[in-house]
Amino acid sequence: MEPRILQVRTRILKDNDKVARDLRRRFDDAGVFVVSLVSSPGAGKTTFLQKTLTLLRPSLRVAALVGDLATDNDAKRLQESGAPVRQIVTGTVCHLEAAMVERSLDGWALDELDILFIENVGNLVCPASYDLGEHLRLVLLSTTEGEDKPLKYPTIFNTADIAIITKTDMAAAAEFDRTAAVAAIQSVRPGMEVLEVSARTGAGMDAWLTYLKSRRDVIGERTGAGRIGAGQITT
Ligand SMILES: Nc1nc2c(ncn2[C@@H]2O[C@H](COP(=O)(O)OP(=O)(O)O)[C@@H](O)[C@H]2O)c(=O)[nH]1
Ligand SMILES: [Mg+2]
Repeated sequence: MEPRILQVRTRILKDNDKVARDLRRRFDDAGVFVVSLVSSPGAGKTTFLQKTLTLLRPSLRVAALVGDLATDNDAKRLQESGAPVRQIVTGTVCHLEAAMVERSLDGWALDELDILFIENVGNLVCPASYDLGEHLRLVLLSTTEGEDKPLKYPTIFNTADIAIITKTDMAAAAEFDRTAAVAAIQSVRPGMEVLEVSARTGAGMDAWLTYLKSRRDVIGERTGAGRIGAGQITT
């Protein structure tokens, strides 16, 4: 049985990669920079995104897609920022796929956006293998979930561009060992950049926006996704 399961899985991934490639081209043509977020459930993706959208909204045209197995709770929370948001309900599927992203963009004028965020389903395993056509992938690790998570789920850290340690305001209460967490990240992905934030207090959010701006400039210059005419990030 195993070889057949593998064949089917390989085919699904190939199909996904093709849709993701087309999506990325579409994003580049529209000049929209796309950022996805992955983490375990409850690591703080929606809260971090809510804060990010609110901080960016005055100067940039931002929007978000958010995936969940059930409910549109997160979309409602993100809409409080005033940005356009769409929920993707995946049912039993534990990750977003490029085709789901493509379908959910129906009717949106992408060239009227500067940055599109995609919050993936909370899961440290399934989303790792699915390219969504994004330019930048963030993996979030909260101070309350254990410093060894990167060692247990190396693939998700290997497919992300940057690790963001969240809920730093809880670090002392959770007896979070920062050195051990950073060492775990570095051992699965040597040289990986790490930022530390608290969306609750706002600590570290400036550094995050500076990082976002620099990646949008560098990647956007190469691909067209951050080209002139698009809004500026002011931090
Ligand atoms: N103390 C603290 N709590 C946070 C922070 N970010 C998120 N939370 C809380 O953590 C829980 C899960 O957050 P949520 O954003 O829904 O995580 P998601 O499942 O990854 O989208 C909620 O109760 C949030 O209020 C933070 O920076 N500090
Ligand atoms: Mg969420």
